Amino acid sequence: MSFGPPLLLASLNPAAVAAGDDIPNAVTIDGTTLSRSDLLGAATSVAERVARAKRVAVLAEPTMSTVLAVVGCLIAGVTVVPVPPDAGKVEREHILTDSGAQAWLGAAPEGTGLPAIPVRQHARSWHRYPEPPSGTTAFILYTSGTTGLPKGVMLSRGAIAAGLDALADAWAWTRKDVLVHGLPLFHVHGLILGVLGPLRFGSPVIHTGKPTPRAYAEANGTMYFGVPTVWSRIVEEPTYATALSSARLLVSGSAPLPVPVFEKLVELTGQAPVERYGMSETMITLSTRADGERRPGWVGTPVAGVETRLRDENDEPVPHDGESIGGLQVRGPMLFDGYLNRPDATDMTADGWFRTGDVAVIDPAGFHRIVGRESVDLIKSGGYRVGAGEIETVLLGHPAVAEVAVVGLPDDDLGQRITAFVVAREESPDLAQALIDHVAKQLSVHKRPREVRLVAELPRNAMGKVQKKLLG
Ligand code: MLC
Ligand code: AMP
Repeated sequence: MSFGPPLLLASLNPAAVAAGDDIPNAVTIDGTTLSRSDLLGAATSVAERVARAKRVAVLAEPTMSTVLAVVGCLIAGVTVVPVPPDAGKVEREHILTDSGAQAWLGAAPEGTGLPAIPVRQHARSWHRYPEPPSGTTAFILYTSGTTGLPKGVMLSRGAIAAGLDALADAWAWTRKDVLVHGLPLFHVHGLILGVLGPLRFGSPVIHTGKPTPRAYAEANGTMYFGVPTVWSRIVEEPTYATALSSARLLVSGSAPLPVPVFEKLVELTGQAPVERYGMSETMITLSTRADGERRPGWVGTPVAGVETRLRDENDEPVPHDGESIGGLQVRGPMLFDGYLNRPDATDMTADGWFRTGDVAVIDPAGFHRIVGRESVDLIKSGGYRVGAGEIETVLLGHPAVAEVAVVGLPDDDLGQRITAFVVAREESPDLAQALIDHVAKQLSVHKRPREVRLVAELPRNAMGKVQKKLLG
């Protein structure tokens, strides 16, 4: 049977659904399960309501309404701007203004100036939409840089399809899998890999709300996604960790997986996790393979269609000898189309490679180890990318703050702990908590410093620049 041109959400193929080939548990989230046919009917009804818009904002709570909003937009060819549900005023306004979103689709936060288009879970439509061109921007994902407010990463349908297919190849991901995760739905990991992957390949997905060890253990999946913080919490609970022994693949990514956590997972589950590396701008470019070596501390080889190289500070090639460290550059069909409104900020080389900002080592067999980031001003905390500059700007807007420097200090649970060193104009016993709450309210809860240290002065060099490497 021919289903026409390849569809981004291949498993939601209307012809297959009409032929009666259903998947009863296509998506489970927030206590609700929809079959493939119900999902298609409800999402097509969303598509009908939104089809005339160009770009809409979706408050990316982990709910079926979010899934239907995203799928409805993809059916209609409307660009989705996922907004973190814990975003505060400054961050949310920035995302809405910068993206030019015309409306909220589904839930809308209080006090918003934009109209809201409802998502009706029980509505159904069987209208058929043509597949939008593969160059259409599917998502604008906001992600932090070292300075300023987050930038909008434009990801096309074609990039997403290529990125997902490369993972299906690396992980032998098929409709026989049941994917389990509880990651946020406003980033590549939870939304694109974790929701669109299953809808492309027809593997049921169970979203656990939060990625807790217990929820993972009880979900009974074949494939699990987690950021390293999730895996380190799981190995702290051996009973739950052991329950994952029957899974086919435990996948870690978004931040470095500590070697002791890798080893503990092997001990408790009998299997080594698959590690993969990616970015909002590139999707996943490196991974260990379901059928290949899994080496603690290493993120594997380029996935299908990807090439990598290392460059030194003078842009000269660095050998792939397993020891020499260089700036990692990547190219491949899953790369983004630039930052919205910021063509100047896209860090591409003249010959078309993307500078990741990560430093890495490549061994002669093509295995990659991520050594760290070039800038101390990009922090990864709990798998979230957070810019020191955006937090510093918000803290400087607080009347009690004279000077501030934000760094990511090593943290066993979060990888890096966002820590603000503050020279205060006036000190009070509750100042530290007030500053943490200030960031949580203005930017987002997950960007709040976990620690504020009040200091008399910041270490500066002769030019007056703060020496962040001396803070800690
Ligand atoms: C605490 N809370 C506050 C607060 N202090 N709320 C407001 N103001 C304050 N001052 C409350 C919140 O309400 C919330 O409650 C809870 O604290 C959140 O706690 P947390 O400590 O911030 O988070 P935690 O639950 O510990 O989360 C850890 C985590 C999370 C691992 C679950 O960091 C996570 O989901 N990370 C995933 C990030 C991710 O997906 N990254 C992928 C990027 S894509 P409540 O009740 O609401 O919980 C990418 C590409 C690639 O990187 O390679 O994948
Ligand atoms: P984000 O834009 O949130 O996707 O963050 C991308 C960054 O996360 C990369 O530039 C890396 O610094 C980091 N990252 C993602 N996956 C890994 C990994 N497996 N190991 C180390 N760092 C990673």
